[in-house]
Amino acid sequence: MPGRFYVTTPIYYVNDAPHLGHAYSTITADALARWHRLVGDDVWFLTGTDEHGLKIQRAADERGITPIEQADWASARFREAWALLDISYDDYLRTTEPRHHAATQALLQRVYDEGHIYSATYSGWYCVSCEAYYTPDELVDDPHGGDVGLCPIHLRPVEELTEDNWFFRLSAFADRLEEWLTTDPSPVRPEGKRNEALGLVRGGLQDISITRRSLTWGVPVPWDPDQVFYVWFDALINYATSVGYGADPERFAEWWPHVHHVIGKDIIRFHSVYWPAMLMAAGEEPPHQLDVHGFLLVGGAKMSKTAANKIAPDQLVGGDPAEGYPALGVDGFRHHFLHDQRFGPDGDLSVEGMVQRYNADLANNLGNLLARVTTVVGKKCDGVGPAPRPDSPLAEVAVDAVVATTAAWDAVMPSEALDATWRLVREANALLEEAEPWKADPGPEVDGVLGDALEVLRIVAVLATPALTRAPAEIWRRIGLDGDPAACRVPDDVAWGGYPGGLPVERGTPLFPRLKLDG
Ligand code: ME8
Repeated sequence: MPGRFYVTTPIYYVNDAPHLGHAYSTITADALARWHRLVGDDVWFLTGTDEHGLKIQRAADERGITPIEQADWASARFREAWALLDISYDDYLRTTEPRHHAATQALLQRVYDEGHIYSATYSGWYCVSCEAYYTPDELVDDPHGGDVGLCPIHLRPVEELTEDNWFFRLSAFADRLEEWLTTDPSPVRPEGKRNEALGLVRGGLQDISITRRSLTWGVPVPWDPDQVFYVWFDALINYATSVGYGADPERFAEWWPHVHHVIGKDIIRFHSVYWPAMLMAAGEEPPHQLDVHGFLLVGGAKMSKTAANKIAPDQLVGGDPAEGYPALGVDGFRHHFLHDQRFGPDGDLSVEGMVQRYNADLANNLGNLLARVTTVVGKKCDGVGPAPRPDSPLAEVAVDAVVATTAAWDAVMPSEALDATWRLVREANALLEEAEPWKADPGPEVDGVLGDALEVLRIVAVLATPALTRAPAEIWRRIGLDGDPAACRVPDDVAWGGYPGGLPVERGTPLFPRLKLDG
């Protein structure tokens, strides 16, 4: 049953340009959006940039520019990266936009009017990189013997901040949060992350300061214009802004709460505790689903802009010989991150792993299938593609592949989804190896095997569109099909037997030339 699918990425800080971690979240959300378009859902895909707060103010100060100049520069870099990676977002939201200021003020005014916000003095340990306070027991001891504890994420000294602020009565929502987090199916996936969220709630919730007096770079508090909202309490609301909160109630009611937030594990607390509590306090439903992934690690260290090892997406798409990075192309890049990084646990990144995946799945399996079939059709069938056999041994394999691919995308398991799709490619290659049509005389047997393989190429081109944004259309063109595989509908258009036969088939150059490890 087609429905509505609203998917979001975190909105990224604009203190620096995008790196592979950002690309990973964004590609995952993009693949989910593309999958849901394929099954006929009405999709809204939101990404954007988080432009307020102390961290951005400081990044701008360091460069001697204004915060909005800093935000303009970085947000343009994010848009460039997403254009490079074929990210099909419907909305790119910048938190400095007037629509977002209006929605933030409307939502938090509602929370204030409901009596969930009060004034108090706060003093605590703050990590500017996280834009978050930590309790003393959450801090890590400084291995160099410094007096001040370190942020557990960035391993940088925290700063003590004291302010008169407005506080959100988070503690009052513990029971409702626990009730929400224990519903089935779980609103937080994978299961281990639900337990982490529950641990935060059961560990005891303290009220939280949601405004800053010492800062002007933010959304002004409507009932106290001398303060701005704490950046996280404006940032989270971006998910509501995009679908019309406060501006278009009908639209908001259509999309909310059917949302899937794709996030990294570093921001679970904000999404599984603060955000749902804030929504409850404003009289809205908590989000439908949080899909939480692990970190990409290079040699075990988090690849973040505050660590030394940062890699930009274009260094892997176009290659970077100086660093020894291969040119994966857009499809190779997307396929690697969706297939090799299992959604949930941390994953290690290596050049060897990327080259191996590209060569195995794209060059040797899919590329090779296309090259073999088109070559043999050229030689044995005068370049005219035969129709598949209704009783082909691959027909059942194809049905299974569609079912398993669908189940895995529905469960937000891209790696398993691509495994299921590629099983069909492998089976088609196996059939060709067994039948060896290149050695046989032209005739019905050869036509049947080649027709089956062409049908697999047609189906796989459709099923692979969430990951591969370039190759599927080219595969279709070479096997003589018109149109766009991404415009198909699953499951109807991937039923066995759709390749009509009688179409001109073109050989062409290798779709995915093999990569060598040395670049
Ligand atoms: O946290 N591996 O923005 P941010 C995988 N503005 N993913 C990674 C990663 C890594 N090594 N490093 C970063 C913020 N990410 C806030 C979000 S949302 C209302 C506000 C990804 O620029 C991952 O998705 O620090 C993580 O959650 C996000 O980037 C953090 O991006």
